[in-house]
Amino acid sequence: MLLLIKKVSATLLVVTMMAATILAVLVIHNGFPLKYMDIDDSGRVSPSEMYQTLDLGVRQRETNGQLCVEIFSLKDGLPIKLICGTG
Ligand SMILES: [Ca+2]
Repeated sequence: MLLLIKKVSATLLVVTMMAATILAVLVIHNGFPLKYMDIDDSGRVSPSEMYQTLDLGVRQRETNGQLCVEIFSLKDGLPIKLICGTG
């Protein structure tokens, strides 16, 4: 029984590492800037946020005379988040 648990754990670890690697390759290939990936402003970038950015783009937008960065949905172009004053 212990051997089975060890085999299942090892398999889960390998599958998790493969999934993380695939996600990392997709995110890097997508080119979404890392500094804007913290969509919910939690202070860290979660794997789900990395995955979410595969469907997002970044564009500059002027708002109230200030140059801002707008994160938008690639599907329909609708804005997701506006970041101003980051320089
Ligand atoms: Ca976050």
